[in-house]
Amino acid sequence: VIQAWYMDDSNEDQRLPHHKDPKEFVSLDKLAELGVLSWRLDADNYETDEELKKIRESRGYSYMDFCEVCPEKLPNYEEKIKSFFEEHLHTDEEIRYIVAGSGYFDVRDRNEAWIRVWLKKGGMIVLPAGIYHRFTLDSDNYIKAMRLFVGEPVWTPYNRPHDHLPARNILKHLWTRRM
Ligand code: KMT
Ligand code: NI
Repeated sequence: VIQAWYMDDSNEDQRLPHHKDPKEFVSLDKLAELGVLSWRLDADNYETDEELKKIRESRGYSYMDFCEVCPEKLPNYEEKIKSFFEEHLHTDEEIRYIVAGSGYFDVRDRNEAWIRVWLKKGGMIVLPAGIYHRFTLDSDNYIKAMRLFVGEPVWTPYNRPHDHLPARNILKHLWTRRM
């Protein structure tokens, strides 16, 4: 449901896995040290799931909607696909829970290397405020994700470079203290 690995540096199709040779996987514990949290949940029962409820309550995720990425459901599909894959950060957490399909959330580690996080149905991820990241569909070309947020959502992406934002400095400070 959730797997992560370091990416190669080829410019081939973004929807391919882009493993290094040999493959270099990253554990969920390592991701957590970057502030990238993840859970495996029961996506068939998200409406009644107590575990999801607990996460939402403990982290204050009051807002919820769904984002379905396919040409029929997403207005300006091609444009959005491009902007999702531009390296950017947010001043708040990016929280996604995959209820159908799959996709890649790429995050930059402390040394600027790309880690590709593959999420499938049942995978939930929190990207910390200030982390540089991007998103792409995989070769199955479909994802439906629950989007969560603390209070009124702000989806603004700040494309790289945006290193002067407080969110960026706070994250870097947390990294020096090991999260
Ligand atoms: C984002 O912010 O990159 C997205 O919402 C991508 C679609 S959610 C799987
Ligand atoms: Ni984002």
